[in-house]
Amino acid sequence: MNRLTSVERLERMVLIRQTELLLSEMATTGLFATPIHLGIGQEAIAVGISANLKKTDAIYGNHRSHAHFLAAGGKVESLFSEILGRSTGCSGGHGGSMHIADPEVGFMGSMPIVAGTIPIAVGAGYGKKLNSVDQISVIYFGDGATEEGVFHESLNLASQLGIPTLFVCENNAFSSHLHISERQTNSNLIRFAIANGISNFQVDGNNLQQVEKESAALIQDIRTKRTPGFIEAFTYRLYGHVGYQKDEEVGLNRREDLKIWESRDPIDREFQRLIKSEDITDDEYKLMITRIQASVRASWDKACAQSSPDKSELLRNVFFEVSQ
Ligand SMILES: Cc1ncc(C[n+]2csc(CCOP(=O)(O)OP(=O)(O)O)c2C)c(N)n1
Ligand SMILES: [Mg+2]
Repeated sequence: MNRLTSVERLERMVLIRQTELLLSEMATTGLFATPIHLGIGQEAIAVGISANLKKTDAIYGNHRSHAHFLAAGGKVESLFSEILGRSTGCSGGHGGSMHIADPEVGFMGSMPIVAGTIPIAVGAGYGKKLNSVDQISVIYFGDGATEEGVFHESLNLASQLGIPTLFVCENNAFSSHLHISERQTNSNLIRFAIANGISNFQVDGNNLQQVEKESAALIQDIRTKRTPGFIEAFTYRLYGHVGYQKDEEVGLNRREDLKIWESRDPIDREFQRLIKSEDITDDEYKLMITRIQASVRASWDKACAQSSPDKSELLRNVFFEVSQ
């Protein structure tokens, strides 16, 4: 179990935020070619869930997975190296921002195909069940993924076969630039879990305490009862769908929404809670931010100094190699 203290969990959220802020700063430099989907504002979900996971659990992400990866314990430098296309990247520099993985920390993979990792996570969960191991499979996906057929097939199969999978729906109300009210007649996404007889609950995804505390019991049930569970976490991405801007400039009326959601910033909220409980002081928090900013920048510089994979490596991992 990833037993971080409250302050360390705040620190993990700050690390994720600073990592993504640095990426947004570097996005216009031409130093990397991969598109980046920032999850700024959504950090509490992955940190809260990871607090209840074991290193042996299998975590799967999507196209917006920097937070999922770092919350699981993935290293900033290996993420940066991957984004920069360096051979020291977590996927050998072959994948970029949307193909990150580090089995050492239980983060088994992510991909840009919306909902593409959901059946893979269910399959991994089934494997764990068949082998009777005390491990579960976790899949993070967005509200947009619930509009893919494979999402529904996966829920059905997980329910029917009793597969220990935690479905975490990060409902940020947008699929690219389309608001959920323009895509679905009902924006309540746990209805799909209910339809499949899967235990579920909704949570304020910008409240670390709530995510962590409420997911603990569900995760324990998934482990012991070997059945699936579903969490719908309401949140909002403070940056645009892709890239470094806020998406106010693409014709979307986000200004008012942004004001509301910026006031619900999950990091500020957790900091305010810890200051009240006297677990941290203002000065300690400022120092924490400065220290993390410096370490993130040092990781960036180290990643930049690494070399790219050799051309002879281009087809590695593209074709499955069958040994004769
Ligand atoms: C199968 C498929 N359809 C469409 C896309 C284009 N696309 C990339 S991300 C995205 C939005 C997904 O929204 P959501 O699942 O809510 O995740 P969020 O971006 O909000 O985190 C879309 C439509 C894709 N990558 N794959
Ligand atoms: Mg979304």
